[in-house]
Amino acid sequence: MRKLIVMAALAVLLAGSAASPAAAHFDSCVGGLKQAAIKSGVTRSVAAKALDNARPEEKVLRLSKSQPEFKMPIWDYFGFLVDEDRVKDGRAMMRKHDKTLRAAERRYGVDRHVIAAIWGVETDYGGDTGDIFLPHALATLACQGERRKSFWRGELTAALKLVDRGDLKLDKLYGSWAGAFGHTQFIPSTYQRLAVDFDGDGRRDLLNSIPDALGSTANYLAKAGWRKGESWLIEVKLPAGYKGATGRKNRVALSVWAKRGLTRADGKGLSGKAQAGLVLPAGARGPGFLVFRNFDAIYSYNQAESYALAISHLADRLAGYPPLRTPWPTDDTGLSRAERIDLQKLLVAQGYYDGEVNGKIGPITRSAISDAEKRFAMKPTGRPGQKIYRALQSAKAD
Ligand SMILES: [Ca+2]
Repeated sequence: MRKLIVMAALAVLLAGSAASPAAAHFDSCVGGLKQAAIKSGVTRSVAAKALDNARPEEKVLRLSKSQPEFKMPIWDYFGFLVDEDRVKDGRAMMRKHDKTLRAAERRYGVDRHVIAAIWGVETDYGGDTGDIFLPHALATLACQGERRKSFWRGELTAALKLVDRGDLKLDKLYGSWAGAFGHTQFIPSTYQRLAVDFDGDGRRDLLNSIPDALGSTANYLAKAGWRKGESWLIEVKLPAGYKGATGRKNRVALSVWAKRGLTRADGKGLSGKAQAGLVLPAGARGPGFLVFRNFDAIYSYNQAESYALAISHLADRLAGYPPLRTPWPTDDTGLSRAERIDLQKLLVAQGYYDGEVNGKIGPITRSAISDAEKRFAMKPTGRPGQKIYRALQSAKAD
């Protein structure tokens, strides 16, 4: 018996030590990353401090397997990205940083509401810049990710070079799982190319300097082809039964869209030569948008149409325009961040969930939602929508 216990303990030790094949593979891969970084010019001591003792980050591997933009219904995505809190907070932050935003708008020709909207969506105006040590996150993706390992290797070297040239301090280099960091979530190679020292202190610090972050974001959009003074999006109304052209790259003049029977969402006419494409993220029964060349500049920030639509609409809201006029074609729209937190509280109170109450809907919350849906004789989807939210609210009231 004693021998068995010793052997079991030994097995646990081995599994947890560098002697296990997976750990040995990771260590040798990280060793290779370190040598490659040094070879491409990173100081030996920086590479060592960044990578010695690196361990695979489980959270990074888990999150790298799901890309929310591509799976979520668009109304869920809008529900929490363009909620009333983000509009209210954004307007307050725009007042607070008015001088910086206007200076960035002047220098780069990019509308300040769009700069602020990116800041708001990426990190909630600097409130949530990520808490994963970047060199370890990037090493995990480079050594154990499923895709694009050489891309992550390059990002790791780029990150360390930013430390080397004095832009950033290694011990402050925290970001999100996919290597984006700072107020507006640049990845290291983009940072290297496009970050600017907008506050003039000699360093490009997008983690600690709001002017550097906002100036750099404006510079990014300018380099992505932003055209000064032009629009990015207008919400439109389609004629009944519209079956014509769509697609953001299918651009024709607004006057042509007018001939096809489209109007602005408020019913006013469209006119002029400005070129726009029609995007219908939820089909012809949902909100429609004409999007301009500047929309493509926003799109390039995250390569997803839903993302660019959310940024564009938030920018409009920050500029004082109303919410979408056309409702989403669903009877079960998404939740705001405040409602997501409230939903988790209700799930806790009614015994479905005992995880963190932070508004982030991960697999544990989803499974709790599914359990609650079953209890209310709803189809189990795990989706945080208004229906299950209301069902839980009325159960509480009983
Ligand atoms: Ca600076």
